[in-house]
Amino acid sequence: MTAVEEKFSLTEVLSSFKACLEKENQDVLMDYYISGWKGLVRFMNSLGAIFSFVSKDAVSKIQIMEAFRKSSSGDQYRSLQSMVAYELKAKLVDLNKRAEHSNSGCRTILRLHRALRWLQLFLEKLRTSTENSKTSVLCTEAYNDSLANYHPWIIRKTAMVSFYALPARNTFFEVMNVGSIEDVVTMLGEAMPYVSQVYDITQQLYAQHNLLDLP
Ligand code: 1PZ
Repeated sequence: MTAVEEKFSLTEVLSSFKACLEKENQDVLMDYYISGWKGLVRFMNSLGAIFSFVSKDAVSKIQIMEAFRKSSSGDQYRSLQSMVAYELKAKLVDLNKRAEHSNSGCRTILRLHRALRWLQLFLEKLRTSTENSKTSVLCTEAYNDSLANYHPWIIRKTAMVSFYALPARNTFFEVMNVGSIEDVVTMLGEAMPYVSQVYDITQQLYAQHNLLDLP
């Protein structure tokens, strides 16, 4: 194991979502949002190659957002709030059908935002699970209550099959690299409210601007 890999723990990943929230006005800061997602992808990759079809999609969405951030209009993408205001004002969002702005920041973040709901449900189930709980069942339930509603049949099918390859509960807790099971439960109890806050603020922002169904 290299030094970098050794340092990796889910605690750090989730702390990005805490860092996301700007103190004064509750803006969701893009750079931390992106770095949270990068950490989640790393974590997912450590679970095995079977999830590469998921991480490839997440990575491509992260790259779209990084490119916006590095572009000449990068400052407009400082927060999710500034992105929404800028893209809507400049008419950079395809509202009904994907056309010339097929990869807007707004529609790209919406996909990650929906996936964050899955993460929230799944980690909450894991936190409150018992020794006999099956990660594949917890994951399937979380998926059916969130992302599945937006995925076509073929992706749902592929996702469901891949869930059977999830490591058992104990191994899952170990891969998080946080400490004992009790430590993981404590850490999740502390960190998840921040993830929920980021989720809720984003949800409200998108609802307010009628962006929750972007194609
Ligand atoms: C821990 C085990 C990982 C389980 C992951 C559970 C989520 C399964 C999601 C399957 C998504 C598969 C691939 C691509 C889907 C895309 O079509 C959609 C819509 O994007 P569009 O086609 O409109 O551009 N993409 C998404 O819904 C975003 C999916 C991101 C998933 C990230 C999961 C994060 C995992 C963190 C692990 C701790």
